[in-house]
Amino acid sequence: MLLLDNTGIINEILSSRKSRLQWWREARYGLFIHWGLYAVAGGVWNNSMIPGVGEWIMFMEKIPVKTYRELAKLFNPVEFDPKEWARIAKESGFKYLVITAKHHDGFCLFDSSLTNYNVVSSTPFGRDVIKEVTQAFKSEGIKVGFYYSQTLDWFHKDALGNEWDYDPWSKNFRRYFYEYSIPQVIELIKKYDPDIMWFDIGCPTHDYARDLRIEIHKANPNIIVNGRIDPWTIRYDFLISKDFRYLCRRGIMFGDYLELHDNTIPPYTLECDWEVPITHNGTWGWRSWDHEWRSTGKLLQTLITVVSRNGNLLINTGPTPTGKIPHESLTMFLEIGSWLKKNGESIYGTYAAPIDTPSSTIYKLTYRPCKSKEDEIYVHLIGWPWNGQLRIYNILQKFDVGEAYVLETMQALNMKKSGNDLVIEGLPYSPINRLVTVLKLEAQPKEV
Ligand code: JFZ
Repeated sequence: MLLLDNTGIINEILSSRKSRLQWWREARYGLFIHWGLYAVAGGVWNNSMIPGVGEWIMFMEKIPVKTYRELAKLFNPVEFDPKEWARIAKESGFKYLVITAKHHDGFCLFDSSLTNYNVVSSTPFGRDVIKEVTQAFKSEGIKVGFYYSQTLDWFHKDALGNEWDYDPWSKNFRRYFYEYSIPQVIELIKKYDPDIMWFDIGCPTHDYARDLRIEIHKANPNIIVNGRIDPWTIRYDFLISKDFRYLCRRGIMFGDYLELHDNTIPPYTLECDWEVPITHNGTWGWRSWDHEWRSTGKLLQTLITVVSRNGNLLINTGPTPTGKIPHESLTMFLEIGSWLKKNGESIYGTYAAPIDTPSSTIYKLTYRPCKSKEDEIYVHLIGWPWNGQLRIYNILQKFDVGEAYVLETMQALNMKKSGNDLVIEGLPYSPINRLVTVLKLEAQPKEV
C-alpha cells in the first residue's frame, strides 16, 4: 500500500523536474560556503597542521565529541556581516548560494529545536547564521540553498561516521534518519524557506532517498534537490566505469540533477543537468595555513569550460573564524564578477553548442538558442591566435553565421568560410580582455 501511495508523488516529483530546474539552468554560477566549528580549528590540532580538508578535522584526528564540542565556546565571529557577504556575492555575479546548515560534525548553523548543539544555543555568538544569511542573500535577489549532511553525523550516536565515540553495532541508523535527519530537514524548510537542499555523500539506499525526497516535496514542491541525495553506490559504479555518461543515465534518481565528484570536470559535454563543486584552495572549510589558491584565470576558464559542457559551477569559500571571506577569495570573486559584468550573457542562460569542436582548440563555445531571432554562439578565447586569425571548426555544418563581433566592445569582425569552418580575421595581436575575450556570433541554424 505504501508503494502505491508513493507512486503518485514520485511521478509528480519526476514530471515537475524540468520546470523546477529552469531558473537553476539559467543561473550557471553559484557560491558555496563551508562554515562551522571547524573554522575555529582552522586545520590545526594539538599545534600540528592536520592533513585533509579543514571540515574533516574531527574525523582525521578522531576527536571525541566531548572535546570537539568545546570549540562551540570559542565560536564568536565578531566580523560576521551577512549583508556584506551578500553584497560581495551580488558584485561577484553569483546567482545562488549553498551554505552549510549542518556538516558531518553535526553542528547546526541554525536555531534547531531538535538539538542544542547549534550556533544559537551553544556559542557566545548566539546568532542564527542561516536566518541572517538567507535574509541578506534573498534581499540581493540571490537564491539560497542549504548543504545538509543527511547520512554522516559525527555528533549523533545513531548516525553513520563516528565509530571512535560510539559502538557501530549499537547504532540505530533508521532512528537517526527518520527521527532526526528528516525532521531537521523539514525544520530548515519550514523556518527558512530555501530554494535548494544540497545533500552530501548520499543516502545508504534508494528507500532512504525516496522517503527524504517525498517529505521535502510535501513541504515545498519547488525546492531543487541535488544528486547526492541518491545512494552512494551509484558513484562506486562510476569509479569503476569512469563513464560520466553512465552517471547521467544512472546517477539521478530522487535528485533533480547530477552532482559530480568534487573538483571533477567531465572531459566532454553531458546531456543531463549537472553541477560540480570546486574549492578555491585545497579545502572547503577554513585552514589557516592553506595558501594554495587557484588563479582567477584558472577559475574563470573552469567556469567557461563547465558551462560549455552544460553544467553549473559551484565555487567554494571557507570564511575565517572571525566571519570574514578570505581576501584571496574576495579578490578572485570580484575579478570574475567584473568580467561577468561585460561578458555574463555568454554564461548565464547558455548551453553546450551543438557543434563538433575538437578538444584542443584555444576556444570554448557556449550557445543560446533563440525562437524569435538568430541563435547566439559565444566564442571564449582561452588562448590567443597570434596571427590574428581564428578558425572555428565545423560550425558551418549546422549554422549560417550572419555577424561576428567582440562582445564587450561590439567591434565587428571580418570572417570567411573555409569548408565547414569559419575563419575570423582581423583580430588584434593581443587579447582585448586580459582574462578571456569573448566573440559573439549571430547564427541561423541550417535546415536539416
Ligand atoms: C563531501 C564532504 O565530505 C566534504 O567535506 C565537502 O563538503 C564536499 C563538498 O562534499 O566530500 C565529497 C563528497 C563526495 C565525493 C567526494 C568528496 N565523491 O562523490 O567523490
